[in-house]
Amino acid sequence: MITLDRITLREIRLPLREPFQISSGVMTERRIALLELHDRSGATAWSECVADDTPNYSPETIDTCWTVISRFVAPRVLGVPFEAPGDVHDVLERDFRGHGMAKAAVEMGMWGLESEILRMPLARLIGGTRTEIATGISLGIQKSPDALVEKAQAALAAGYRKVKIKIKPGFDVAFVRAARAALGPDAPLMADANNAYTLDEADALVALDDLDLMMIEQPLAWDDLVRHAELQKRLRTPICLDESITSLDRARDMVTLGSGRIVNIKPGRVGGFTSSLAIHDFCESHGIPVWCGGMLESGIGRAYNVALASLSNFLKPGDVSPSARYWERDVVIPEWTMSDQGMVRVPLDRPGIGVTVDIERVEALTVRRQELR
Ligand code: OSB
Ligand code: MG
Repeated sequence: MITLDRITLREIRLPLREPFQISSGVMTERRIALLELHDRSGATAWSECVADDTPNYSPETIDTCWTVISRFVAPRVLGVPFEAPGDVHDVLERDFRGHGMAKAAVEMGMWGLESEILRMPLARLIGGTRTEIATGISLGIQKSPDALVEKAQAALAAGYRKVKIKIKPGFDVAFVRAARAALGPDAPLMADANNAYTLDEADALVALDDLDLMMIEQPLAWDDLVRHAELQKRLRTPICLDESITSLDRARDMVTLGSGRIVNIKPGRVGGFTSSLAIHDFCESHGIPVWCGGMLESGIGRAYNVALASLSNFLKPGDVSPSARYWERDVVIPEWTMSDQGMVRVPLDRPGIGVTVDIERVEALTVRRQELR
């Protein structure tokens, strides 16, 4: 039984080691909302909201999430006894449209809290079976094909098992072709367009089809399924959907329409773990491989992604790079690391989310704070 009596909401600012450019914008510093959930029993757990400063990935931002969590999400869970964290999702969906990132921050925290209360590793609590997670790197848009080749080579040398290349019109075929030529026919490469194309501009995507990519992620609009289905008919390369999959129903629609053949699950995008588990199970039963995406999370959000990616149908390497890829110093101890085989270990040797929050560092980075009771 979980009964929250308080949520501490904070915003931290965490500078990225290098700017990260996707088709719709550049990130240089993350503004991250962190939550600390306090159970009546005295147990606590941290969670993270994946929304960023601007609405260029989804309609949500850290500021909308702050408002929505404090005004609408927290009041639905504070003081309410929950038999299990799996019961939270429905409570947050009833007559409450959208705002999946705001909901996920609290919903996932409830799973974290349950794992603390039961003194069980989070991955175990959700039925994860892997002891380590194959890791990919997501490379932002680079200045030139040569610059991309250099980064991609370094990533494979470091052990990464997948290299994801961000693309947009004008920064696509020549870049991916250069990477393919330099890294060889067997290198595990994929591209992610973050909605940068329309069907009218599909020529570049059709040209990518000859480059043997593992998948092309979300080429068309962020909320589209119908046009992706048309595009998938023209491509041999599997389409992977990210932005468009906001719930189990959208995953079902993807399969019904043939909009894609792979799903990137980001728990923070789909409303949390209950929804992620449902999408995972649905995809598994329909032969759709999934993998865990990332939103440049701090070590706290990363803990949830690692736990989720330990489930059986996470069949492709996830965007779960080690802390040092993103930050000079993370907010957790120990930091997340990757072996030279490109694997991140699932922390099965300790209860809860598997890392300790570096409170002093969080305090030093905090720019606003609110207690919700
Ligand atoms: O589309 O997967 C994406 C980061 C911010 C917004 C969208 C995306 C990404 C990434 C980063 O690709 C992956 C990571 O966290 O390493
Ligand atoms: Mg993506």
